[in-house]
Amino acid sequence: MASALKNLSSHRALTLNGASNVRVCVVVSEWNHKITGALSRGAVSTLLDHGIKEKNILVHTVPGSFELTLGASLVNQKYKPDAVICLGCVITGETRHAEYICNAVAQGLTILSLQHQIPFIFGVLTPDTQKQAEERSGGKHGNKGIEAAMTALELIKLKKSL
Ligand code: DLZ
Repeated sequence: MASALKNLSSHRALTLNGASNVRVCVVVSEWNHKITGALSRGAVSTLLDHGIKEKNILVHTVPGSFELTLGASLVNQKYKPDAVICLGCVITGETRHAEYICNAVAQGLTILSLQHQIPFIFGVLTPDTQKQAEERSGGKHGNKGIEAAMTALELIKLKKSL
């Protein structure tokens, strides 16, 4: 996997002006919940570390990664956040659904980003094995939840700067 070449938790320092007023939704798939729970904890702690207030981090769950797009759309409608982080884990070695699910979510989140002009982050792990998933949710390759949160913060910063 490409992510074996980098640590998903390593990031450049980022200062976000007005962070205390920033609102972020986190939508988490319950499928492979041990992995996605770890991704969620990584994302939330990264947001807190960057000055986002706990009350402004809204975490919701959906049954599986396929439902991330609708979940993201619903939370966007309700909370009008600055970003929506979508977290899931599709173990590709285990299911032929994988390609359909991942393509659908990637397309869905791209459409939502362009429609609503805020980042909808694709924080979906697509490892071949459970071991690779563990390595990328707080193991030797870091935590994709942290990477997803940093991506959201960078995009929020970019939008504020334009
Ligand atoms: C059905 C299914 C399968 C086989 N595998 C996964 C998976 O590895 N990761 C995941 O997040 N979800 C999986 N799902 C569930 C689908 O995302 C979806 O919830 C169902 O197809 C119902 O729409």
